[in-house]
Amino acid sequence: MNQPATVSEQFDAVVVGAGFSGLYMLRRLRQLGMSVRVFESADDVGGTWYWNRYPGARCDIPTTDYAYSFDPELEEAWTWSEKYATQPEILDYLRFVADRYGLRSDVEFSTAVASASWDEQEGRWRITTDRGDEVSCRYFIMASGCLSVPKSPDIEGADRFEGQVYFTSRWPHEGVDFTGQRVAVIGTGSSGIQSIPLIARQASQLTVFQRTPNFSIPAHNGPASADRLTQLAEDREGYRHAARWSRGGAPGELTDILGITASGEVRRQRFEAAWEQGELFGILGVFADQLVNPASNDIVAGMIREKIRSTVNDPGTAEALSPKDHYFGTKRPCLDTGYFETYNLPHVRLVDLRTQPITTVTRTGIDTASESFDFDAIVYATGFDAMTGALAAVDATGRDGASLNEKWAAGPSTYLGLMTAGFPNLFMITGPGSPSVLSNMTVSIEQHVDWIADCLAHMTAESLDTIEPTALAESGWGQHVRDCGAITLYPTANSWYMGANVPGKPRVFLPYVGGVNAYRQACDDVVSRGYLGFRMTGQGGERCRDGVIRSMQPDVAMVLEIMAGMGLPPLETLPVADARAFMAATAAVRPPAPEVGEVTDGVMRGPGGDLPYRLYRPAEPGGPHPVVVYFHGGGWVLGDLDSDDPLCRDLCARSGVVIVSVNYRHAPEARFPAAALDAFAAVQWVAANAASLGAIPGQVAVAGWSAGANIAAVACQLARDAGGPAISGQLLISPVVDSDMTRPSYAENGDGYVLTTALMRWFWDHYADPADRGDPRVAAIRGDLHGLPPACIVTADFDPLRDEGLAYARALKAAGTPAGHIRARGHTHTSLTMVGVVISGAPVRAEIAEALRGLVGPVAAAADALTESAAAG
Ligand code: N01
Repeated sequence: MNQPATVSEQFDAVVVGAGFSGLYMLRRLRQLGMSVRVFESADDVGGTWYWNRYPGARCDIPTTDYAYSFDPELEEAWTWSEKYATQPEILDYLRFVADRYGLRSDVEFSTAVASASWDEQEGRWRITTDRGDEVSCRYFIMASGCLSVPKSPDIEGADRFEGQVYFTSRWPHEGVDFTGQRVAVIGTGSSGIQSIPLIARQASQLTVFQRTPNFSIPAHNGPASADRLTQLAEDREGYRHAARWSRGGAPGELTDILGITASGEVRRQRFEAAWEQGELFGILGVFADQLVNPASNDIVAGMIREKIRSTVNDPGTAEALSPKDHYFGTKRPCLDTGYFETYNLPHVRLVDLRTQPITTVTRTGIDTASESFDFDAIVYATGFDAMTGALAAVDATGRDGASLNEKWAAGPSTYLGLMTAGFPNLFMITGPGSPSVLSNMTVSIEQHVDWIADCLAHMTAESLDTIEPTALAESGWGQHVRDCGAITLYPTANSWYMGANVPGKPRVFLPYVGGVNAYRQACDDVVSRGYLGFRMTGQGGERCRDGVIRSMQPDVAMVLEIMAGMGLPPLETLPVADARAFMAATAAVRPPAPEVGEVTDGVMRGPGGDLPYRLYRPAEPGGPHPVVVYFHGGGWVLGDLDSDDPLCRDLCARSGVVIVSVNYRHAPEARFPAAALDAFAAVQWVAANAASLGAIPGQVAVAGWSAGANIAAVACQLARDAGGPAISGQLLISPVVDSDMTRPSYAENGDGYVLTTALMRWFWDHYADPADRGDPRVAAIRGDLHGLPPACIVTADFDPLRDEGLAYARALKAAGTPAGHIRARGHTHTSLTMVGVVISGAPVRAEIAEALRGLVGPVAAAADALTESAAAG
C-alpha cells in the first residue's frame, strides 16, 4: 500500500475510484504527461467487481463486449472463459490490466475522498480524504461508479438481528458457507436473482422476501458466442467501431418490426429467438416499439409471464413471481441461471411482501404482518443509491462556496453527464444525463475517458486550464434528457433509474435513453462546434461559444433521419399529381388513428361546387357538442379529408367537440382566392346547419393547420366584415399568414425540416399571383385585425412559418383581439400532426385541445381561457 499523500502534494489530476473507469482514466492522463493520484476506498483495484462478491455474481453483458477495447494487444492477451464471466474472473481481469500498465503505483488504496473544494484563487481543487490527506489538483475526476453506494436497509429493526447479516454488495472475501442454515434473502433485483439459486444449494431452508417481482430471462451461460468471436477474429476494429456506434454499446441488428402490427407468428418467433439468445439487448429489442408503446410492451411481458408459469410448479408462487406492476425493461431486467426453477425446491419459499409486509426484523428473524420467521442469516440484496450516491458522498464545494449536494437537491443537473455548472474542472465518468447504466458500461466508460482526455489535451495545447459548462448548455441538455425519457415508458416505473428505490430521493429519470450512438454524436458535435456550451479560460484567453447542442424533440429528429435516409425527391420537384399521389401513399401507411364516437362523410354547397366534409363526433355521451370547422394543410395544393384525419380524430377525442373537416378547392386548378372563399362558405354552412349536425348553434369555431390555418384566419376576417356568422374562436396551427419570407425563421429553418423555403415558394406560385400576395385574403396579417374572434396560435420551433405565427399573435393582441400562444417546443411544421408516430407531439396536442375547448365556448369564456394559456406560455 502507498504512503498517504502529504498536505503539500499537488497533482495535475485526482481520480476517485480504481474500477473500470478510474484505471483507464489514469492510463490516459499519464499518456498526457500528467501527474495523477487515484484514491480508492478498497484495498485493491476492481470497483464494483471488488465489492460485489456474492455467490453467482456475473456480468450481464457478454464478455466479448464487456471489456476494454483501447488496446488491441490487451484484447489478444486476455481470453474470457465464458459468455458471462464470474465476478472473480472479471476482478482478475482488472488486476491484470492494472499490472500490465503498472497502474497501481499511482493509486492510494483504502482511502476514500471525503471532500473537494474549488480554490478560485489558485484555480485548483483541494481534496481531503478519510485518512487525513490533503492534496490539490487542477482536474478532479469522479470515476466512482453508478452502483457503488449500497442503500442502507430501510427496514424496521434491521440492527436488532443477532444472527449473521450479509450484504450482496459487501460480501466477505473469504466467502460464506450456508450449509445447514436457515437463510433469508431480502430483495429480488439482479443481485438477489443471481445469488438465490446458489444460496439455495447450501442452505437447509431458504426464504426469499420479495417486494416487487422482477422480469428475468435465462442467461444460457456457457462458452462465448461463436458468432461474436468470429466477428471479432475477422475484424476486431470493425466490431469495436460498431459497438461504439450502436444504440446500447454492443453490435447488433435493430429491428423495425412493431409489436403492435406484427403477426402472432412473427411475435412468437422473435420472442423465442431472443429468449434462446439470453442477452439483455436482444430481449429489450424484440420489437422496435416495446419501450415506447404499452401494447407492444405487454406482448413481450405476457410471454415472459407465460415462461414463468410454465417453469414454476406451484401456481400461487408462479403468480407471485410474475411482474405486473411495471412495463418490461423499465426496471433493469435480470439474466439468471435457474432462478425460477429454484422455487420448485422443497426447502425454498417465497414470501410476497405485497400480501404480508415485513413489520420488523427481530433478534431471531423477521416478522411479517401474518408470520414470524427464525433465521441463522439474513442476506440483504436491497440495491444501491444509484448514479448520484457516490457523487453525493464527496462533499464537493464549487465556485462561491456552492455545494454540489445543494445544487442537486431536486435532482442532478449536468451537461452531457460529464460536468456541472459552478464546478469547474470537475468531471464525472458516466454521470447522470449520460447513457451509463442503460448501456454497455465499458463502452460508455471508454467514451467518457477519451472525451475528457482529448478535452484536457486540447486545453493544454491552447494554454487553457479551466473548463466549465454554461447554465444555458446545461439546462438545454437536461431538457433533452427529459424529452428522451418522456417518450419512453421508463418514467412510469418505481425503479432505481428514477431514484425511486431510495426514500426521499427526488424522482428524476437519471440516465440518457437516446442511445450510445446518438450520445456519442452529441459529444462529438459539442467538440466540433468549438466546445459548444463550455467556457474555457487560461493564459490562452477566454473561450465560450454558448448554446444548446440538442433542442429538437428526439422522435422528431429520428423521423427526419429516417426520411433523409429514404432519399425522397423534394415535393416541389414533382408534378402536382405526383406530389398528391405521394401524400396519399404516405397517409396509407400511418398507424391507426384514435377512435372517436362517430365519423360521417357528407357534402355541402360551396361557391364553386360541392365541398366534401367529414364530421367527427366525440364518444362522450350527451350533446349536442360545440362545433369546429377544420381546414387541412397542404399549401393550398395538397391534402384532403384523409390527410388530416388522424389530427382531426385526435383533436376530437381530446377536446370533446364536433369537428367538421372541410375539403376546399385546391390550386393550381382553383387559384386564389378560391380556397379562402370556400372556407368562408363552409363556416356559413356549418353555422346555419349546426343543429342538424348535432352541434350547438351559435358556438362555431374555426381551426386549421398550415394553409388550412391560413384560410381559417381569413374566414374570420371575412365573417367579421360580412357581419356574420359569429365565430367563437380560431385555432391556428402553424399558420401561413404572410407572403413575406424574410423573417428569421425562414433563414433558420428553411431547409431540412420537411417544409422548406423552396416548397413554400412552390405553394405560393401555385396558389397566388405575386400581385395578389399582399391581399389580406391570403396575407391575413395585413388585414384589419380588430374585432376578430379570440385566437390560439400554435408555432413550432423548427418551422419556417414560426415567426409569422408569432407575429400574427402579437398583431392580433395589438389590435385588441385576445390571442394565446402554444409553443411546440422542438417540433417541425409537420411533426405535431404525426399522430401515433411522433410521441412527443401528444402533450402539445393535449394543450391545443384544452385551448380549443376554451375557443368553442361563449366568446367571453374563450378570451379568459386564452389569457390563462398565454400566461402559462
Ligand atoms: O438492486 P435492485 P440489485 N424491503 O435495486 C428490494 C446491477 N447489477 O443490487 O423493487 C423489501 O435492483 C427491491 O424491491 P423493490 C444491475 O444494473 C448487475 O439487485 O424496490 N425489499 C428489489 O427487489 C442492477 O439493476 C448485475 O420493490 C426491498 C431489491 O431489493 C443493479 O445493479 C448483478 C427493500 C433491490 O434490487 C442493482 O441490482 C447485480 C425493502 N426495504 C447488480 N429495499 C449483473 O448481472 C429494497 N428492496 C451485472
